[in-house]
Amino acid sequence: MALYLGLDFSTQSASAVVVDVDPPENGRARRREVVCVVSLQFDDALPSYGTRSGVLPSEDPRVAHSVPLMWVEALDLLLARLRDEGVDLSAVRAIAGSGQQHGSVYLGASAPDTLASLDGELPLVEQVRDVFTRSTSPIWMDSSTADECEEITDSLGGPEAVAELTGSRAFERFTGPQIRRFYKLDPEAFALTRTVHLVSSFMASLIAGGHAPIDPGDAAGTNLIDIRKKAWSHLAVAATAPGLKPKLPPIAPSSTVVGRVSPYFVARHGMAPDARAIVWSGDNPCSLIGVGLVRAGRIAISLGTSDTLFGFMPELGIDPAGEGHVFGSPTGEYMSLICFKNGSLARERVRDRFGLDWDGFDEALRATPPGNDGKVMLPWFEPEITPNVLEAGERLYGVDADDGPGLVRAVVEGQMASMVLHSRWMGVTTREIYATGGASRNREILQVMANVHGAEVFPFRVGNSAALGAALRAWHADRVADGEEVSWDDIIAGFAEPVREERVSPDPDAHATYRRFVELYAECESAALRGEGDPAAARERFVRG
Ligand code: XUL
Repeated sequence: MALYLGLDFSTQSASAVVVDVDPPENGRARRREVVCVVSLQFDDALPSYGTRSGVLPSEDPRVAHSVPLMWVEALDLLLARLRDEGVDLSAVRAIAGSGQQHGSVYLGASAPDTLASLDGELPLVEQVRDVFTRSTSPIWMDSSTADECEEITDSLGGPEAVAELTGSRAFERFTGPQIRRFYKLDPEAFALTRTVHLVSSFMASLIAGGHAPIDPGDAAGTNLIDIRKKAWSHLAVAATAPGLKPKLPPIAPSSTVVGRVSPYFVARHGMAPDARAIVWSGDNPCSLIGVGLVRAGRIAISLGTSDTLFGFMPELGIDPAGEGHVFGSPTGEYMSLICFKNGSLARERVRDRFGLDWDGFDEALRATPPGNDGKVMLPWFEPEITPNVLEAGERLYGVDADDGPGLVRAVVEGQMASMVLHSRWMGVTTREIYATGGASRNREILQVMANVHGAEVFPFRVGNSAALGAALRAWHADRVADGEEVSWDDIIAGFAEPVREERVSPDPDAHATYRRFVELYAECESAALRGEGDPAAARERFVRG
């Protein structure tokens, strides 16, 4: 047995995937098996932190913070659950992980000593309480830093210059603008901060028992790196906050071994003392591996708390419209990504408003026609990232607020149309889409995806591609550390392959309707962004065909 553990700390939940890759012996092929998947929802498992969907309630809809201590406590719980499921943690050779991107964790001077001397007799959460200089973490859903984005953009010479340098224009949720806001709001706490971690590198530091580096995939979500050099950009760092450079952990390739796991995990969870702690990455770079996108030509859509559309990018290419991002791929190249904040949260809002379960949601999709008779929703329940909309509130055109089935279709069609519209810069002809994330289990949603994109949609057996990708990264890094020549094609084979027989094919008539619908959606969107009302004439044209 050779186990590799991938952990995923996402917005609403923490998950673990364990793979077994027993090496070949006596002519037997290498075993490639996912042996365990466990998951816990923060709100249910750790209610004392008071989060809703993993986020602290806030009066200001633009502010979204979570609690790093909650993630610490969740780590112990998750490992205990794996043991309860019968996983022999002493057989785990290496651990890697995935964190929700952009979120930041602020640690003071005591952190290195505390992390290096954790006592296996006591829960982790009791021992690290005092290491924080900020008790909450701004996360990717936060959009409160418009001023800071502007300040950073001005000092770097404009949005195009920021995108050329860092891979993305300045985005409210990106870590640099968030750090600048903290520095402005609480300069004393900022001065006391010795290390600013991302969620990924913070969790990796717990596992390794000392400060862990950040990988280029997650570092690219900060507006602080030189995307070509995959190193901190002195210019961007200086434009963000004085004295920031020494507070940033080093950037290291995704396959870096940070060290052995901290003795804490040996004593408390029975891990092997020589198990390797691998650098963590962001959830999207990990998902790229978890859906096997190690070559160009296909895209994946992850239907999670956020919906993301991403692809492997062999050569750097920057979105001229400034909506998309370029992150590092764990393979060493790049990935392109667009993020829509109103993913599951929007689908769940509509589902809950009409008291439906997912079967009822499916039923409503089956009962309504493609194109929804020209009913359109811009699903901006929360401030949206793509396109940039800071004023929350869904916009409805030609659909009544009590039309349950109409709204169910409108939310899903709106999401898919927006993806088509805003992914044009990637220049990929989408014939096949790999679908992952919780909502990819819902076949009617996948049918709308296939019809709107005009592409075959392939689901995966393991829905949590981020945790699976992390486990595969752990295996890859372990083999590299042992001096093996290892290809990514070999790592993903048999694991990150879609279930071909469950593919969802596009319906040509529906796709023809959706080609026109995407243009209608575009008209509604641009009217809303210009502050104008219902483009009723365009909707009538659409209905007339
Ligand atoms: C990506 C993004 C989200 C988070 C949370 O840029 O903001 O997808 O990574 O999943």
